[in-house]
Amino acid sequence: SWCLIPHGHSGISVQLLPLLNRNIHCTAWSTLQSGGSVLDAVQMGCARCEMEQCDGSVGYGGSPDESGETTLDAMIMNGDTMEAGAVADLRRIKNAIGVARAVMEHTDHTMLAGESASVFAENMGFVAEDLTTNKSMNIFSEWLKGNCQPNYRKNVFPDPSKSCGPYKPRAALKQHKRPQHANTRSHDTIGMIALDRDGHVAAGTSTNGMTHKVPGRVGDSPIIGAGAYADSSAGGAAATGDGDVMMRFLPSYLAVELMRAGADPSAACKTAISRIKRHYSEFFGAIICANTTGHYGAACNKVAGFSQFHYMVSNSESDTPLLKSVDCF
Ligand code: SD4
Repeated sequence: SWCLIPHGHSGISVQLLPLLNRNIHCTAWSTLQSGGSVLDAVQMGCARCEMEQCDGSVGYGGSPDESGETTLDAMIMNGDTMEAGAVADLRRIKNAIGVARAVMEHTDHTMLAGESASVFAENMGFVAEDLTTNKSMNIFSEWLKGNCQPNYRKNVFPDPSKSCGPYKPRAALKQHKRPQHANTRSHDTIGMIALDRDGHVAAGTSTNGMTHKVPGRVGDSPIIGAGAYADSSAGGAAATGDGDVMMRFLPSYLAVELMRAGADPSAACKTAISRIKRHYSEFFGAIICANTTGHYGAACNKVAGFSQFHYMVSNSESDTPLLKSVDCF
């Protein structure tokens, strides 16, 4: 899911995903309409998704890791000042985007991770609570029953394609083809870009990552330039998909730089996807891009079961959020 917001008016809100949640959009959009900043719009939109557990892939009760725990990644970026705040592997706190903003506004750091990030959050007034639900508990116990399949281990023994851990490293490294885990619906992220009439740009993400991830795993979403990027002199971008692969290419940063160099948003998005495709033709992923004039676009990599990518846009030209789609290539 995403939120953008175009110029001359008040904003765009874009959602990538199978589940198109207009409320998210409306939350981001109405925040902006009622005088909130672009940062507020991104934060409120993502926070709503965290509470509604959008698609199971954002917020608590989704994507249990190998030990059954849900942990969250989020980031927010101010394209005027280039300040950013991020939180990774956050435990026990539902409002990850809120904690990311607190990192930005109440520390000189950019990212906090793991247990210590939770302590920071509690000190900042966020409530600590269990992120496990019946649903995430069931996903976890079914997975255990099925010999911990699928999982993200390689070059270990016992054989991870047959057995649960604990695993030990295996000396002989084998060529390993990254399995296409679950289907494309099993992971998604809220990503938003907001732009106001004065040209302020903000972007952010929030996710619970990937189901059955190795505990401690951090995806692309909280990585500045990977999950999202904002620069009010060029535009904003936000990405979703297989974060382990995507974060190696900083696609959001690349797209923003291409827009700075004059590429239109669709072309910038496409080039960012192409760069990854060159090395990982089968990766699952998509990106949305918006420039400072309020133009926007998206691109996605075509793989089996994923040929179109949906996102949503709000702007002052229409009363309701627009559902957009792009054909993957
Ligand atoms: C991650 N990029 O943690 C996130 C998950 C996601 O669509 O966006 N899936 O890798």
